Amino acid sequence: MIATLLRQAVSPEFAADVRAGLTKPVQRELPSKYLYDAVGSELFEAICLLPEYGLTRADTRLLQQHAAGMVSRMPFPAHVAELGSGSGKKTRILLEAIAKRHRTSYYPIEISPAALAACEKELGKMDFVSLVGYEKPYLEGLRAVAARREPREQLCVLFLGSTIGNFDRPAANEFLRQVRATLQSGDSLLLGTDLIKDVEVQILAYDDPAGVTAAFNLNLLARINRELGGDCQLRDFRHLALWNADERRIEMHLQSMRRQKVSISGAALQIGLAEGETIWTESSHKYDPQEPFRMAEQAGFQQIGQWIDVEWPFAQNLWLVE
Ligand code: AVJ
Repeated sequence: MIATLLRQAVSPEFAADVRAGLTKPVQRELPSKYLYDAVGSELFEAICLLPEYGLTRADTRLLQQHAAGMVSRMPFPAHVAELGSGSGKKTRILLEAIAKRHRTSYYPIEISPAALAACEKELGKMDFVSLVGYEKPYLEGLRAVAARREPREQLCVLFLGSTIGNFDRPAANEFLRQVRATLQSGDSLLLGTDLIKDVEVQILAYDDPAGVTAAFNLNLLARINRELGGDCQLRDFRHLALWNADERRIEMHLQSMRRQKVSISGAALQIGLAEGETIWTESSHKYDPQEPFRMAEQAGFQQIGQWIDVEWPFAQNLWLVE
């Protein structure tokens, strides 16, 4: 009964991505963007409050301490586009610093309707800031924003919270090149990158003892049950966070605790999982402080500033299109 009430219309892309990911040989996987339905977005907000997850606080602190300095180095950003705005709480700090100097248009680009609504509520009524949200994939949204500006108006792109870390390194480089291709001389990009730190600290940040991150990860199976008519038994899976030293990333997996069959009618899929087999759900790459400088250059930017938090190694990197 509850399942029927909660079931939604099947999204063909979600069904196709689940099917492709779960039938991969060697390592099954699910794209991390599907972690953020309404429940997942709220669980992520809770993760940000955990003492073990210092990332968001470091990101916020750097903006609080250095927003004025960052903004003074951006050539007059009349337009601000944000890739994955989330709730928009951190963005307020930057928008306030910009709005002190001049009017600005702010475009949050979000695939999560729940997060976009929260962001519009948080930032929709600021003085000197007009908000237009885009419920679109990042590059599509960015192209739409770039198309609306007048020829000489400058655009600043925000990519905060180390969301870039969800891409593996070659894909991140390719993505950043595509961002660059939508921009023009004088445009800027503020990129947040979580830095490599003690392995224990990193693992605890993704495997907190209260189990919030476990719930965030397991909710992906619950979402598959709700939206695609899956029959995943959440109690037969467990959350796993591990440090991949070769790739310099934390990986989240869902591990099957026994040999089991899963069927997902909305994806026309039936699979058998071995005991101990995992489904890889997310990567969070961690960076060396010098790495963003090289990434900027290969993507066609110049890094003109870097701010590193003293409590939790995390860097804000300011890139400019020369
Ligand atoms: C929002 C992608 C930056 O990778 O740290 C938090 C998501 N996953 N805990 C991250 C996340 C598990 C987060 N990002």
